[in-house]
Amino acid sequence: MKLEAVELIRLNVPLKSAFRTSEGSVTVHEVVWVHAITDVGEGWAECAANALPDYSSEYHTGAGAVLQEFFIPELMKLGNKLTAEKVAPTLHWAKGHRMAKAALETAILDAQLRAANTSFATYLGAVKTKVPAGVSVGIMDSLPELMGFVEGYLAVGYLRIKLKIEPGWDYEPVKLVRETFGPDLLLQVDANTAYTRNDFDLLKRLDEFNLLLIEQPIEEEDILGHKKLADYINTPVCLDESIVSAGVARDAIELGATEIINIKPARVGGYLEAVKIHDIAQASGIPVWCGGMLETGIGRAANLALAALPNFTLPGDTSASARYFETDTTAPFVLVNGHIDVPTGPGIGVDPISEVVQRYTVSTAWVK
Ligand code: SMG
Ligand code: MG
Repeated sequence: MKLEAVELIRLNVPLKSAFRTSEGSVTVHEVVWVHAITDVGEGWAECAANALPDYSSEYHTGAGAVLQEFFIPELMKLGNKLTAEKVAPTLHWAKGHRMAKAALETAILDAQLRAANTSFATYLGAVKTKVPAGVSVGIMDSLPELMGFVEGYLAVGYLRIKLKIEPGWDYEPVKLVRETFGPDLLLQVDANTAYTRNDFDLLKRLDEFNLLLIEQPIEEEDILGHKKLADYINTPVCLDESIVSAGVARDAIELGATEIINIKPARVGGYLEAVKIHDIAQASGIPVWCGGMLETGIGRAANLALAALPNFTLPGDTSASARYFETDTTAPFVLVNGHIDVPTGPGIGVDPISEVVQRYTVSTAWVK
């Protein structure tokens, strides 16, 4: 296939409620879309980079710039020799920028699979038609406010609760949720790197709550620190930000620094790398689950396909559209008995709703 043009679309999608992590608070999901025009058809992807370089070093304006300046022209140079499988090797010379690379690869893969009448689920190796849904609950101003949200999510059927934590918002909220909803609630926490090697005793106190896992407690580059913590506490350590490639995943597993992995395709450079991590983890007996970056339907669709692979044995942060948005950019993903259907149509299996996209669009740029 041949990449003829790419439209980069900046969208501001309002969230129903603020989402606060240890890294900051977002009320609007500010995001870049990649709309690839090829000779075999069009493809879509949502770049996961946040508005600020707070989750990783990438941010939406930077992602748009590196795509426009380097990555899109580079792929256009391949002429009619382009395939989705060639995107990562072709862009390998460029360091980092994995979310930008992932979005471009995904949009091209979407076009390729639509043309072949194959779904992401089939292409990636999905074995399920629906996936269990968890929900990530942000840091709140008060415990009653937190309880209101958790109760609401459980009432609509979410199968697992993840609480965002940070120093000063950890032991008490976790204790209250555990005591209120009982020992059978699947409960986990995510610190987004908010703690240090000096906090191990504090984190060990969470052992009493029988958590499924603690996600990314200390800084992303301190993989050895996570190994030391994993040896010190009973709660399984799960890496998110640290796992940026299959190679890092392999090393972290071998070192004993991660007992479970949160796979986000965007963080690792795309779905093909994500499948490699899935396979490495599976061969090592390490369960994985699918993370989220507040994606609208365009990004969520492909994540649901990935979450249907066999070693995704824990509920993901792949929640329903109504968890985030009044109006999603695609037909909404809905929660049915705690599960969300994996799209079955060609490519990502969903299409943007143009009047909604127009409403949220801030600017567009064409690369030709
Ligand atoms: O998509 O439901 C979602 C958000 C899940 O908690 C979530 N993501 O570290 O895992 C994580 C955070 C990163 C969010 S940055 C906006
Ligand atoms: Mg996380």
